[in-house]
Amino acid sequence: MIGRGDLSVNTVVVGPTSVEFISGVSSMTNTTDYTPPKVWIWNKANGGQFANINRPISGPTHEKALAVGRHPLQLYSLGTPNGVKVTVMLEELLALGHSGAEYDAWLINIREGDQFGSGFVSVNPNSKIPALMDRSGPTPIRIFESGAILIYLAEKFGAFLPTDVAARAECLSWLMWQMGSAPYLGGGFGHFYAYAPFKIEYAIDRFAMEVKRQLDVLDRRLAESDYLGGTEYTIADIAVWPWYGALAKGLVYDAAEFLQVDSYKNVQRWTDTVAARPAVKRGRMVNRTYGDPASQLHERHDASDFDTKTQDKVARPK
Ligand SMILES: N[C@@H](CCC(=O)N[C@@H](CS)C(=O)NCC(=O)O)C(=O)O
Repeated sequence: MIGRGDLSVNTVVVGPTSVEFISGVSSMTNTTDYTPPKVWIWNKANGGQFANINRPISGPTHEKALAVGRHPLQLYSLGTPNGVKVTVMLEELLALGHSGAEYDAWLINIREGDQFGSGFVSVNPNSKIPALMDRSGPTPIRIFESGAILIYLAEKFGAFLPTDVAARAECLSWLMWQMGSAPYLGGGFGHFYAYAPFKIEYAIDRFAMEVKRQLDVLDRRLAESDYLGGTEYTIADIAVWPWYGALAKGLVYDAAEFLQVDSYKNVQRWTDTVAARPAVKRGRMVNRTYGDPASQLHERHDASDFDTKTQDKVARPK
């Protein structure tokens, strides 16, 4: 058993026998007899959740045009943390009175491979939600990567991104922190703790340590200011909350006890403050396909949809 905090991140544990060779720290029993071949080969049946949508190549797998609604902004997304960032931002802009932020939110079912349709790939060549088309001008503009979408919308509407140079730098720093950090939480910790076909102590230890370090980074920042960027609520909070707020409330990966998330008191306080905003409550419902049917608005084409089109109200086909 390796003491947590001792293991060098550069240590590679492979080979057929138990491992004693770990940069100067205690040894652990190897959990795999896998030796990488000279050339990696795509094994489609590698198991684990999402194995059916993972591919080592990009580009479309099939022809499928995207639907286009009546609003200036067309969002193609799903209610995952990355998707929620954008729907919260759009609802916040609408709450401020920016009618130009009216949007149609279309559902992209990533488990069914919708992200590999030709229309979606033309909006995001990286085949991941969220993707946005701004059709308000003479030439449609595509924006992909949730951080880029938040900056685009903040600049377009002059909101949630401070204009003061120092405050703007702080806001963008935390936004980029989120974009760089969340893959360790989702693709690293979440994958190995919750989704991998078997538990690997080395991987779970490595990523649990990193996620706890990230929570501590946030907790210390939120001990010194109300919001991540400073005194104002900004796109930095909008980006971080769907990931680390959800983690802090035990809503992702069922890891609240394992990571002792209650101990991050400032993260808890900030999470509750952000969650209480009406626009956040609406934004997290859009494109959501799990949980209480009353919290799921699969597609959003009008503000009234929140009252009339949630899954508990949509008539089920007989
Ligand atoms: N860095 C991207 C990450 C987007 C992302 O990973 N999206 C996931 C859902 S949260 C996705 O679409 N996965 C589909 C796939 O990997 O095929 C962003 O922030 O927009």
